[in-house]
Amino acid sequence: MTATPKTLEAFMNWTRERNPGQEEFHQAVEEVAAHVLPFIAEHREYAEARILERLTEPDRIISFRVSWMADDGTVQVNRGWRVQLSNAIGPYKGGLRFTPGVSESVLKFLAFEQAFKNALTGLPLGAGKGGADFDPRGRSDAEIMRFCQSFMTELHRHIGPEIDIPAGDINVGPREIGWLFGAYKRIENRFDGALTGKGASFGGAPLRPEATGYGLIYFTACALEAMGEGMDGRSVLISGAGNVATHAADEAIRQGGKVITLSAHDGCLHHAAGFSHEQINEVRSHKAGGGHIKDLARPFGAKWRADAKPWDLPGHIALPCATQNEMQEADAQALVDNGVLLVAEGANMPLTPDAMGVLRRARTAYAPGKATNAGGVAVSGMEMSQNAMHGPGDREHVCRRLNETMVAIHQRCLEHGRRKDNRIDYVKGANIAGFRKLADAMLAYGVV
Ligand code: 2IT
Repeated sequence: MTATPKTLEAFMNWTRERNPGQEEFHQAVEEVAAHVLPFIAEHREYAEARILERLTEPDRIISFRVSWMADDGTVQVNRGWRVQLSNAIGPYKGGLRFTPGVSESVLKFLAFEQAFKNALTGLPLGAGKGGADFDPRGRSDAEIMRFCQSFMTELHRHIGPEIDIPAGDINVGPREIGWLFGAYKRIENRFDGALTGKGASFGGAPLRPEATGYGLIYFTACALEAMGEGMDGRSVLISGAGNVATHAADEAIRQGGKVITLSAHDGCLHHAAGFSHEQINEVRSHKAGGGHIKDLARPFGAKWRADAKPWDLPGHIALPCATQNEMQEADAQALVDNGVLLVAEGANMPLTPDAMGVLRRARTAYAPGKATNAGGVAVSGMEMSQNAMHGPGDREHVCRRLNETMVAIHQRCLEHGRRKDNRIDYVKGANIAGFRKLADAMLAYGVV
């Protein structure tokens, strides 16, 4: 091959051959390539420099053993990774997740998505992702702390404020970032901004925990406005009950929405009257204490729907905030049948390609995670600036910039995503805007 092929089939054959068995990665690449290939075909310089092929080959992947001792004295062995995908527009940046489902394929898909997301924020942030196949469920605090410390005994040599700046993701919250940063600081004997999502007392940016969920709702407000709609009085279906889901719920309620669901992997909490801020706070503290959200059905006057998802319930706005591929074809069909106005992603790649197809055919407004959930990494970028300046954080400043960032991302989606019938193709808009920024930097560097 001498230049990027024009057809999706040829490009995906090449990708699949090079990355056998990595289905999540194929899925993320295919979604981007479908929009970017026609754009590349109109710009020979991108095709000849083979920018898209270079973006699908990470700069490097670090894989390492994490040994640690459980409370019962048994020795445990896990695998950790850091995928450093691209530092074309800034140091590698992206979260760490600890779940048994983590694999090289999952982390490559997440790092690839992160490249486009970070480009869309307008900040100088490259792309990375990492984590481990470690399941913290049922583990004591002491075990999770020892795991974090062992994980960092390897990771520390690969990160730094100008190199690679990890943050949290699934099962890696402020508590784990504290343990990871404590280990980093001790091993390196330096205090710097090598991690974001830190606690407020040691360099964390104000609003970082809330940023992804709040940002999702700021973007949702822009998308609704573009349709001549608004959040006020609308029913909102949210999946998940973690950091993104609960903060999205809070902001949706603040904007007048009625949030009627949250969910876990084994069912859905349905609160027809709508959750209050106090109840969302209780969800957070109940989970932090190791509890399950189903225990809250009775005290809230809500219903626990075992093994169900939120998507078959009538709602105007659907916000999948749990994990990849959580919304499938039948789920999307149920939403469409119930007249959903907008689907906006809080999680990374929560819709399967078939679910996206249902929304496309029904002409339902749909906004992808790389645009809608970028508020988290954007505030991480602000934390990096705050740390580099050795200054304190300013809550009002961060809050205003988060809102401005989400409005700007929505605008960037419009530049390449407006259709002839005036509806907006957010997936196309986000993919092309992100690609252009990365591609122009890569062209400037020559062949490296
Ligand atoms: O998916 C994501 O954007 C994140 N987990 C946040 C990454 C970050 O570096 O704040």
